[in-house]
Amino acid sequence: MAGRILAVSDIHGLYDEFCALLDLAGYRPEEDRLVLLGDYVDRGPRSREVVAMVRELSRRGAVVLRGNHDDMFVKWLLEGDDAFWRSGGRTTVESYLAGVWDGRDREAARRLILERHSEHVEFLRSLPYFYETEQHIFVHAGINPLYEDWKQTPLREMLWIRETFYNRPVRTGKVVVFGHTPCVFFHGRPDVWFGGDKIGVDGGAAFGHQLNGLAVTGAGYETYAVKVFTRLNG
Ligand SMILES: [Mn+2]
Repeated sequence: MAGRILAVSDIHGLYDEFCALLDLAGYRPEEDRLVLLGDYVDRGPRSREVVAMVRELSRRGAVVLRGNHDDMFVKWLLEGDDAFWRSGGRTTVESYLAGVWDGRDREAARRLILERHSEHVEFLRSLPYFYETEQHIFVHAGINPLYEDWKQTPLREMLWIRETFYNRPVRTGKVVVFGHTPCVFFHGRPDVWFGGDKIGVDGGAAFGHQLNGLAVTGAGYETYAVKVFTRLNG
């Protein structure tokens, strides 16, 4: 593949911004490899559309990784784990069950989503945790540098890790491209953060900042950003 790798993270139900970003970056499925770093659902209003689109992109060859929010959504649906509801899950349920749910009965919501959207559930539960190329490791939150071999990082940490990852060199010989921790945390701006052996991509779109794209080209890196224009609640 002669084209670029285009990485996007933490879309969080912001369907319109995601479409605008692919447009802005000039994404061409035949030439570019799209690598999505997770967190398709929660907080933004159109989680269902984002998952449908991401599933379609995956069919056409995009790499679609798992984020902690996608994982919580699946764990609620399949195991009844309530952590999902403490992390912005309501907007996801409302997106999936617009007009058919009373807004109160969570068990009913769970049943309805499992019945009506089993293909989404199947897709989300099957998402991989990382993607590796010759020069990069793509992962939602990061890897744990304390392990000799980064692949020993517990899967849960690949979705949730913070300081242990970003406060230490990763010593893998590759650059880790990750989302999960908004770039404002690293350099006070939502733009892509270049931190030596790490590149942070999460523009904090779910908090009203921007959706970032990172293109890995033959010559280096290019970045793209779409300011959030959807109205977010809370
Ligand atoms: Mn996350």
